[in-house]
Amino acid sequence: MAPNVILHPRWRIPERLATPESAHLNRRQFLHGMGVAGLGAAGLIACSASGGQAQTEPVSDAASDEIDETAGGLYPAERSPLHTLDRPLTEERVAATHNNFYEFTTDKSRVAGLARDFTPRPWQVEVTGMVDNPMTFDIDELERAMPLEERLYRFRCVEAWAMAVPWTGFPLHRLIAQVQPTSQARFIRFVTVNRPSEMPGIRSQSWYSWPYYEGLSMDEAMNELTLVATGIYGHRLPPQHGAPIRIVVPWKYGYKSIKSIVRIEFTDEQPPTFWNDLAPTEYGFVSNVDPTVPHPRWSQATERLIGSGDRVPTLPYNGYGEWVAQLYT
Ligand SMILES: Nc1nc2c(c(=O)[nH]1)N[C@H]1C(S)=C(S)[C@@H](COP(=O)(O)O)O[C@H]1N2
Ligand SMILES: [Mo]
Repeated sequence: MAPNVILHPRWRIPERLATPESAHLNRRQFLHGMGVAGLGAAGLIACSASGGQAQTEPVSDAASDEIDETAGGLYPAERSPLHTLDRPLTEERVAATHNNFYEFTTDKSRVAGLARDFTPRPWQVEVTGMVDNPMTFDIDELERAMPLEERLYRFRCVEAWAMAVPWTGFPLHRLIAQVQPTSQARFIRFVTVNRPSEMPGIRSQSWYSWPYYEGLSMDEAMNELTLVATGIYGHRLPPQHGAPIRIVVPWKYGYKSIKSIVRIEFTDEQPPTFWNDLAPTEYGFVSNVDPTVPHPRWSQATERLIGSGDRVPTLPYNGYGEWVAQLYT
């Protein structure tokens, strides 16, 4: 029996967002190659009775997704043994009430409250640009199709605070493999949703160039550590952490880890980024965590752990040099 991912029916997706059939075909081949184990809970896999045709019945409706905290058994995902910490995990309550998400407010303690009614579903992510297989993913479909795992990562904001949290997600290279970048693609650009009706910070701070945008080189994007996160603390991402889908780049300053993304674009030129455009002398494109390079207004030699308030030395590449230092030599 060949496993087939159950796709959301076309009528849920505006026609212009529907994935081309060629992409579905390619996607089935790719997923088939991953085998049943990579596809997660058995209940989400349809056994084909018709010689490998895709099944398109819905397995659940939006309402039941909302009630089901585990999203049909996807969360909590198995914890990866490869990603261990040198410090205690930040308490969930602390991480969930200390957020940078300027689309809501610049006040870290108020993001969670202002983001509470943000609607992360339905949601599509368009993957486009210099790729052979441009695709649009429905978030529920992507979450079920990818091999979700939990990773404990240190996370370091450029403002010199840090946390350590359990993300749930999959390596970005998994998604990149599906769209097949052309040989010209050298960078990836990410764009956050632009939804002023639900994001009061967009309405009140018109001087920022919304929507938020970020970028990585192709090598950085392909690195095993670069995570597409759909969850945190064993459940789906809440709005303040970037629901329903964000990037996490643990060896770079936090602003590179762009939230609530709707578009991923492959290009041959280094893309502009939100903070670099605003203050190029303070925030570079690469922005690797580096204790020896101070911000113009403060030292980066140490960091404050949110929750405990402990001050600890900042590590080069945020402690991930073994994984990524070779990218920069
Ligand atoms: N779209 C968007 N993404 C964003 C930000 C933002 O303001 N908007 N802030 C960044 C910064 S500066 C940090 S430190 C992290 C904070 O992530 P957290 O709130 O989940 O801890 O998100 C990053 N991603
Ligand atoms: Mo940050």
